[in-house]
Amino acid sequence: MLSGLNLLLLSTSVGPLGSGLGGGVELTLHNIAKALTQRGHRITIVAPATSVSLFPLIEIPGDWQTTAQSEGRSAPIVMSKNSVLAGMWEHAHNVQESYDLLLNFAYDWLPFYLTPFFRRPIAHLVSMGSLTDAMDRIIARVAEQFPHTIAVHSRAQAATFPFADRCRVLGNGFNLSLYQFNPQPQRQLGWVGRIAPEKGLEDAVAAAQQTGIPLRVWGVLQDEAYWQQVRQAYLNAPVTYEGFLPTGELQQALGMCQGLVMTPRWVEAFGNVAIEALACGVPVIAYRRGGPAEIVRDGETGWLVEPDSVEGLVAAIARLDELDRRACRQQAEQDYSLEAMSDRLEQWFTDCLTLHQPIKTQPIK
Ligand code: HBI
Repeated sequence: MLSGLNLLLLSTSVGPLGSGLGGGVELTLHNIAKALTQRGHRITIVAPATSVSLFPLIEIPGDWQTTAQSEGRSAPIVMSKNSVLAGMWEHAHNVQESYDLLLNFAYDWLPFYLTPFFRRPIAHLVSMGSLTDAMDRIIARVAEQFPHTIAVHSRAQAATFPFADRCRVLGNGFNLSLYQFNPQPQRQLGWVGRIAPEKGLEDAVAAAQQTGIPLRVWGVLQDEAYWQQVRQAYLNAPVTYEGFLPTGELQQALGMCQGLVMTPRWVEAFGNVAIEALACGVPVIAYRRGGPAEIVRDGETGWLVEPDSVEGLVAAIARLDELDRRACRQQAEQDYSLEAMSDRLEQWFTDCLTLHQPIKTQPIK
């Protein structure tokens, strides 16, 4: 097995670590850093200035990238004159000899384009499904030239790409010691995520209005106008916005819920919050769409619902007490611990390192 690798982890570019703007990638990056540290590897993180991390951190100043999911499929590649992404990767190029392998978390064109020009191997953890033609094409090029270097979180996410068969499916891993099992919930439901249209919050609010069960919402209020629209559309819904909490506080509040409701409009790459809920003993009600549909054991640790069906959510909410909360915690421990993830990561890195014989670069078509 691998021993003490020096690894450089390059963060998402849409905001500093700790701001919540990076959504699931922030938690994923820190969980992976912790998993690999526990295995004796040495981690250094490169991230936008004002990031916060427990690990050695190199902060790069500059303008954040626009979130890819807010652009159209034919969106051109855009980087500002003072792009933080360009700064991060210029630094990476300068220091690459000090590391055995680089791990990219940014869903942006530049890291993929630069891959053939680096001497050190770059492993790319793609954090979302297919969103733009430019990203599909540049990731496909790397998948072609550097087999085994592209990883995703779920089969559903891989299936959104034309190069699905070249994607390694990693799931995810969590520090489960941070999550307390709560056997005794209160009469409330939870919804966790960036408050933005692709997350479909309005359906969970509609279900709360129909069932009368209080819905507590946690996450970064990314799209204020969208939130106001949802509030206006369901004036009588018993919904409270509880802000963006760090993991320790979030898991304590989440554990009090009878169930977590997941209503993705898009193919959610994975659904970190589903694992966080399960780890607290909270069953998950999710649309049968994307990563959550591969996580929830229907009828055992949650209920899978016809996508975009509020009636389906309401019916599933009525059946939450049929589920065993301890089975939820057990699933998190079986499939999504840091240990399990470390095994998958080390296998991935072994393949990247042993197969790092770049094929001659073809001109970009
Ligand atoms: N958009 N351009 C861009 N780059 C990212 O790294 C990025 C993003 N949108 C969302 C995002 N990362 C993360 O919140 C998700 O991958 C979880």
